[in-house]
Order: sequence, then C-alpha cells, then structure tokens
Amino acid sequence: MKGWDMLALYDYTMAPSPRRARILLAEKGVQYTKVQIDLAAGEHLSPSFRAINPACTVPALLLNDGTVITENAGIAAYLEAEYPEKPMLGRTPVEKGLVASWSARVEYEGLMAVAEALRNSAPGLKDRSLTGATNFEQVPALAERGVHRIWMFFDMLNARLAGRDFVATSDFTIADIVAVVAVDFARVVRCKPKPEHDNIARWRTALAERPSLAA
Ligand SMILES: N[C@@H](CCC(=O)N[C@@H](CS)C(=O)NCC(=O)O)C(=O)O
Repeated sequence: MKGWDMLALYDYTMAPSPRRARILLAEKGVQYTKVQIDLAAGEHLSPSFRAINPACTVPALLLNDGTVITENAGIAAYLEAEYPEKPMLGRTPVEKGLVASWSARVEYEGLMAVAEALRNSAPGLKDRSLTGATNFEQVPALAERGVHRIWMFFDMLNARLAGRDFVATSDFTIADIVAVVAVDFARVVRCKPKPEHDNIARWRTALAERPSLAA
C-alpha cells in the first residue's frame, strides 16, 4: 500500500476512450477518484503525465500499490479479475471468446473509424492524426475514409443486433460498452444511425436505462 485506498482514473470527460473505463467501473460498482487530464490543453503530452503513461493517452488506472494500468483492454482485464462478481467479459469459455471477438471488432470497425475521421479533419487536432508523443500530419483522404467506415460500421452493428438485446452474448458486456461509445461519439463527425438502423435504435434506447451510461 502506498497510502491511498482508492483507485484513481486518469480521465478526460469529453473523450470516448476514458468513457469506456468509466462505464465499466460504474457497472462493476467500483469506487474511484477521477484525475482530469486536459487533452485540449495538451496536458497528456506534459512530462508529468508522460511519467504516468508514456503512450500519452487516457484512460489510465492507478492502483493503490502504485501500479498504473493503461489501455482499456488492460483496465478491463484487471477489473474483471479483481471484481469478478458481475462478469463483463463473458461467463463461459464460449462467451469469453465471443466478448473478446466482438469488442475487438466494434473497436476496430467503429471507434477507430470515428477516430480516423475526426483526427484527420478537426482543426484542433492539427498534426495529431495519431495519439502518442510523435506528431503525424492529418491526411484528408483518411478523414473521408473514416466517415465511409462509420456508415459500414452502423450497417454491420445493425445486422448483428437483429433479434438480439446485446452485441456479444445475452448479457450486457464490454462489447456493448465499446459499441455504444463508438455510436455516441460518431456525432462529432456528424454521423448518426439512420432510421433504417432500427436495431441500433432499439438497443440504444434500452441501454439508456443503465445509470452507468451517464458515468
Ligand atoms: N487503445 C487506447 C486508446 C486510448 C486513446 O486513444 N485515448 C485518447 C482519448 S479518446 C487519447 O488519450 N488521446 C490523446 C491524444 O489525442 O493525443 C485505450 O483504449 O485505452
């Protein structure tokens, strides 16, 4: 023990990746404190935050023994092992496989598509086409491709949700968390599911009942 007894989440309220961690922590009912890292002000690139996460990204979770866990995948693995009561990564071997598969898919096809569209077009992200300490120029063609991929993601997700309440299994899991964060964040590049994406609409309306979504 290093003298504090609560987890601390390095967070930025407006960003989608830390929202994934906040929803998971809320679903698990875990108490924690938030430390805001102002991405808009470049605080994630400061020497003090680099010492915490050299990848210069949020979220990062500080444990009470001083360990810092970065990456949502790492944070989810830790929380599931430490707080197993309400499984969010699947219950059975088959479910665990399905949850890992679907969360990877909705991250790559959904969240990464939004990131591609936004990071290659937003004036505030000039030269920040990729996260990390190294600057990369924006590539307008990638912004266009990102938007195209978002529409493909909506079609894919809508098809997957036909006759289903949740993305991966019969329970709410991290696959739903990644998917809902991607769908909600797509608004920043003016993409919203269309009326024909009726399964997404039904799923999103039902998810709105969960208090964790407001975390
Ligand atoms: N794979 C990482 C991605 C984290 C990530 O990209 N976070 C963004 C906020 S959504 C960030 O820290 N961006 C810093 C930047 O824009 O340079 C995870 O899932 O934890």
